[in-house]
Amino acid sequence: MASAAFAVSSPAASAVAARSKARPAYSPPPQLLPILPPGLNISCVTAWWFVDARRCLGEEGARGGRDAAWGSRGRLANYAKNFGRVMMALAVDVSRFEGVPMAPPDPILGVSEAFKADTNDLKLNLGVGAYRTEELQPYVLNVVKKAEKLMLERGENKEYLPIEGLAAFNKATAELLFGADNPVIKQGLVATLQALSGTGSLRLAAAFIQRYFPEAKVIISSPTWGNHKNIFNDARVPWSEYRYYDPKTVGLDFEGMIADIEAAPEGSFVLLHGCAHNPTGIDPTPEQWEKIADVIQEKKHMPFFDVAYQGFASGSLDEDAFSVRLFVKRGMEVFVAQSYSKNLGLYAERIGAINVVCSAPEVADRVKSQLKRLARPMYSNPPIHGAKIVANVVGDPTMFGEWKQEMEQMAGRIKNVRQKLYDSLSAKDKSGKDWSFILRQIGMFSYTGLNKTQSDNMTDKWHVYMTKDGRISLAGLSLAKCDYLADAIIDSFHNVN
Ligand code: PLA
Repeated sequence: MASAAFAVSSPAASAVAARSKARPAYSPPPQLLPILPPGLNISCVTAWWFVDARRCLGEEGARGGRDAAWGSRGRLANYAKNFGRVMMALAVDVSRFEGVPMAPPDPILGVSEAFKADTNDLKLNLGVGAYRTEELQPYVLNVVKKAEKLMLERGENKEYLPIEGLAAFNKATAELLFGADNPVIKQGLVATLQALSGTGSLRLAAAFIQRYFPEAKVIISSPTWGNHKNIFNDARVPWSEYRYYDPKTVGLDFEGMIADIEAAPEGSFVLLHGCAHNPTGIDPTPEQWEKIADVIQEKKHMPFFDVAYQGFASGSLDEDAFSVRLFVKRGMEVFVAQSYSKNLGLYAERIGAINVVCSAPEVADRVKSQLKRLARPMYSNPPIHGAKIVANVVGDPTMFGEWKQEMEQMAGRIKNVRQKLYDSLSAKDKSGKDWSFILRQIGMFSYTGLNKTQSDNMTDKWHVYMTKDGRISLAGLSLAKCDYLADAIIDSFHNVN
């Protein structure tokens, strides 16, 4: 009941007391307040309060104080003020939220919070997938700064966007994903909605599945990005996993994946990572993608791509869109969630899109209308700033070229640290362990194979912050830190079980 005690000693309370010096305000005996049990019924407190106040006023009356007489206006006003304050404090303290437990920290974003709290100079944040420079500083792309300068010069307004987002963005984003010449765009088969980055796009699609395919389930890779399960859970969409990662080969369990997709109930949604699978960094080969598409088509499943790293995996926007375009080329209906957090470094702008490729323009119109209907009560309409940046960069041939160059540089820096980490591990580890799987993985991450206890050792002993599934973000690593990281990995791998 600390806040009830606060109510009688707060600055507001002292101000009231100062104002009524001649007539000291009534205060409840503070020693009683801390002993009131939590969850105490408010009416009990009220009853106690009246009895206590009456006793107090009665005593003062007996001493002959004029103001203290029962019924005196000033005395009652003071009493009412105090009563209100304490009731407010009690309303906060005897909480309606007793049944709300503390949530655990987020397995990915919580790592950054723990990193911030660490004061050791050696600390390294390899948790969240956020690109850093060689100096381990956040990076704003030059082309983004250029686009923002232009926007400022043009003096653009802050009016609401339509529910579906900025038209120029929606056009640019679909063209980037499918290719500007793709017949699905020319024929108006794509329903595109600007949404709140990759996460918001996935969430909107999940709400759509829940509403229009209530019988369907989503199958997701094991393992997958940690938030996928949260998204489908919160949208009340049932999901199960298909095999993906094989710890024995530290590669793709292709047979397992195909068998599980085949075994899923007909018409399931198959969630696929368009490129740079998170967390494993292992992607199917083009031939394997063909086979995956075969099974999905045979079983009348719905492919649902999460494309969070287009251009960031290989350095080429087209190469990284290969898988999505392959499915679209087969004439399949497809869901694709897109994000500009990584490839344009627009993490905090929350800019992305949900695209649904449909079999006819009229179908696309209906799907889009329902996506808008879902978005309106969720967040009404999306933010404008990131959408304008993307539209300006993609829509201007010079800036578009500059973006591709910067993206190649970012992807190149990650490849360099990947190579250097492998070199350091191979040179330092005398056990003969083969670390070449690191070179076979692509994208921002390396899936090290370290278990939870070993990952804990990385953090507790070496101040290397990473997710507990053994994933490290190479985008947060510098060449200068590779030797240190290799020492930490070797120690954790060989000396901790
Ligand atoms: N899909 C995948 C596969 C992702 O890895 C991420 C981000 C997203 C979608 C969503 O990103 P967005 O909402 O910012 O567009 N994954 C990060 C960050 C980079 C995170 O967990 O939110 C990660 O560290 O895994």
